[in-house]
Amino acid sequence: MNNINDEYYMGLALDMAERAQGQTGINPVVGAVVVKDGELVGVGTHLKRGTPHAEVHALNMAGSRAEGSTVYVSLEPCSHYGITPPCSERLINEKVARVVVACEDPNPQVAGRGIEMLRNSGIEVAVGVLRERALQLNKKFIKYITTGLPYITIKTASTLDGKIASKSGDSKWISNESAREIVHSMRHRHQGIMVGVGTIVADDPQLTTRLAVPGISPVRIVVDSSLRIPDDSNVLTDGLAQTILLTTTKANESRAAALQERGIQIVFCGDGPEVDLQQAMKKLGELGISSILVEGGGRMNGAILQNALADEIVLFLAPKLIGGLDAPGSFMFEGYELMKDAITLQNLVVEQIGDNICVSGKPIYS
Ligand code: AOF
Ligand code: ZN
Repeated sequence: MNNINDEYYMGLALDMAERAQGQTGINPVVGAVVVKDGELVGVGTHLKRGTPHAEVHALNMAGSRAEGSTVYVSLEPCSHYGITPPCSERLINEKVARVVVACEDPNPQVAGRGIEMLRNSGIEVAVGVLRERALQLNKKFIKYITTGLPYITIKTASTLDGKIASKSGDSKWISNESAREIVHSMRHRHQGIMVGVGTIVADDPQLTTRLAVPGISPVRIVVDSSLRIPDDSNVLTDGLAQTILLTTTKANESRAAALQERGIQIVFCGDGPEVDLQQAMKKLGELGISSILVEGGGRMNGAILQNALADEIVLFLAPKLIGGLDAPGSFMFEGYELMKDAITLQNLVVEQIGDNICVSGKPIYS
């Protein structure tokens, strides 16, 4: 049984925020709870960019009971006029007595000013209740708002000997059904999904989110330096989600024009023979894509790693050994001479999913 304390109510705010992951675009997920005289009188979640913030929903529900209440918010209330007016001002106008915040808002337009505004008007503010959970929940927003770059997750499914296909190219299926379902939930929580054109040629995937209940499909991003994507591939024809092709200025101009004519967005990243991935991430960030799930083949994953671009790696491991001297591995790149130079995973989480193992962590590049 949970004790009724600050963590108890903040936990509810975080639970609500957690469920809105994937639908707020470049905005954070935020939950707010209003408690007056020991009673829950208002709850709210930020649902979509351009719509009211969490505090506004919760305060609207509380009505006149907001006066003298304690408000729990999973992110520092904003202090700026964005698409919506500042929440701190609203909290002050409602004459709330106390505000409990899980973590500061790293948005340079806020960054402590919300807390300062509240304190300056005599409201008691406590900061840091369930901070780690709040930071973890908004890791994508935090990266994007502070760097302009998307948060990048690499997901792979391999055999225990690290292969993502057999020597003949067979890969259906490596991971079990539950693991594959988790991947669709991951797609729902990312704004973009990225693969190399080789994956399109080999598998013609849809790259949509398919769950037992409807989910949100990410923007499909295909790295294709020579625009060799087949005209009839699913991502170009099914209309189930937007598709962006990343290529270089070396790509055939008339081919690019023909694709653009069909409504396919092409982003030119560098003038070398290969797509400049650093530039690609910057441009995708500018297009408002704040998180990307990389579901590439071994070479795509390897290139992302080699460019030190991944923020998180999620490996699904199946209890199989397939061998194959030329069978592709999860991460195919030049590699390092010495073990001391290896990329290591920090904040490791290991989970068992039936007979599969999920290992995830944050890569540290030496
Ligand atoms: C809050 N509560 O529920 C959210 C906040 O463009 P706007 O007006 O929606 O402002 C977006 C910024 O506001 C966003 O970058 C982040 O700093 C903050 N989000 N703040 O007090 C909320 N979603
Ligand atoms: Zn706000």
